[in-house]
Amino acid sequence: NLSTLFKTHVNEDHMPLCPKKSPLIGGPIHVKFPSGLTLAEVQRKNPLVMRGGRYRPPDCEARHRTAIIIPHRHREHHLKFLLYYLHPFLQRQQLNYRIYIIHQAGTYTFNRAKLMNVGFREAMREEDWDCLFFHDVDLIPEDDRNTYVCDSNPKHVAIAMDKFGYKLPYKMYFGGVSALTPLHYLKMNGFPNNYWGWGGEDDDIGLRFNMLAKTRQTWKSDGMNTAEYELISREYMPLYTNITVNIALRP
Ligand code: NGS
Repeated sequence: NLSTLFKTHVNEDHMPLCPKKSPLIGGPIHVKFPSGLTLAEVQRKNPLVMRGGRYRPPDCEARHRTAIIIPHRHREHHLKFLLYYLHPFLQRQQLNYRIYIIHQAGTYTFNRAKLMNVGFREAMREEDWDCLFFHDVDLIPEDDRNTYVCDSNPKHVAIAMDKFGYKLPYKMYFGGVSALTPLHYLKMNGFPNNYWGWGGEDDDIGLRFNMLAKTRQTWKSDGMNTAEYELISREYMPLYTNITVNIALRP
């Protein structure tokens, strides 16, 4: 029973529901990287974003509640540009959203998938999200007609990236950005914790949806059920919630 695990959402303000298709959608943009951009400038351009990188449409009740989970360490430059584009993008889509940065403390090898497990738990602890976007820090969405909402099936979102000529690099590619409901996530036991360093974890996640997973049983014993970490801090920054964790625990 999910409602005993997670908070349940109530519409307290009794605002009308937002339209099914947001009137603010603008279509493709041309991504540029303005020099000298600061987080203060991003903040100034997004006056309706609340502390912790939280937003709700001011005049209607959002139809979707999406948490953006971004694994992070030492990529401040990427993060700044992502926030610059992502906040206005999500607001044009009239979503109820929050941006979570999951920051790996220490110098031990980076572990993207385990940080996403942390992000899931810490985000769901806070609010009743109906969709989680697991998002690389160095990818910027170019077209707001691609709404950051979940579908009935797990969704691979980063299917057309400039560096791959706007094509999939290979058929089973599941990296970059993906969208899962809490139920999808629980069903697949989250993500693997044992991929330290670059590569492979997204392929493992992809296989969790596939028949092949039946022959590879590791997903049952390596996932959200075994993700151990030590929460170091939770900071409500102006443009995001910063969750710092130690995931490289000694046995
Ligand atoms: C595969 C990796 C994936 C990675 C993809 C694209 O080879 O994790 O390349 O990489 N799989 C393994 O290492 C088993 S990229 O071109 O974005 O650097 O996502």
